[in-house]
Amino acid sequence: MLDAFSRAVVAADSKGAPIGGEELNQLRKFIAEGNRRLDAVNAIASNASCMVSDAVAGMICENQGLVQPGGNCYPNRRMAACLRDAEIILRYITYALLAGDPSVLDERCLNGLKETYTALGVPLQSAARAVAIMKAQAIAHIQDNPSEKFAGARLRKMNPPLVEDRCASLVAEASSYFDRVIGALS
Ligand SMILES: CCC1=C(C)/C(=C/C2=NC(=C\c3[nH]c(/C=C4\NC(=O)[C@H](C)[C@H]4CC)c(C)c3CCC(=O)O)/C(CCC(=O)O)=C2C)NC1=O
Repeated sequence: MLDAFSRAVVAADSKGAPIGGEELNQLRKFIAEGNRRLDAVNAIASNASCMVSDAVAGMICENQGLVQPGGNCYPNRRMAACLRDAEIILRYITYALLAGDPSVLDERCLNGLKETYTALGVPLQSAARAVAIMKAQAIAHIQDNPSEKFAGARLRKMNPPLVEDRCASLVAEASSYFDRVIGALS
């Protein structure tokens, strides 16, 4: 498992080189924007259970066969497994965002997941859809811009100090981790 710092060390060591100016510049940026990163992690982690239940409900709304006999969220035991999996995936994405590196997600969550799902008959497209919904939620939460239309009475704003670009680079980085999960399932 790597993070932004250990990744720089591994990259430099594989070249037998000292840590160079460009690597240091990237790490300087990582540190300078550290509080934003922590806010982004918190924006996801502290909304996780709402995000998970909403994403799985949305996935089922679009494909109601999932909760009927023969569907992979039927009976309750499978529904519970599905909610648990969505929560696991989201949790590992927050770890990757905290570390600034996807290896923890790859090694501890995605490694073998597609094979497990295929063996158990978990529909990969539906799982990817739930992850895509969580991606949209995560972007809105990092930007602190949740949709009033979709959230209704559950609307929750975190009110971090807003930066001009609404954390565009962290939004892009978090998006890439969700895309990584979707890619691993397709
Ligand atoms: C640490 C990382 C980790 C992951 C990622 C993990 C996933 C994981 N999900 C599983 C099952 C499952 N996963 C699902 C998930 C779904 N079904 C659907 O229709 C939806 C598309 C989807 C939810 C979004 C279901 C229903 C099962 C149970 C399948 C069965 O037993 O028939 C199983 C089989 C064992 C079990 O049921 O507990 C594993 C290992 N376990 C881990 O330890």
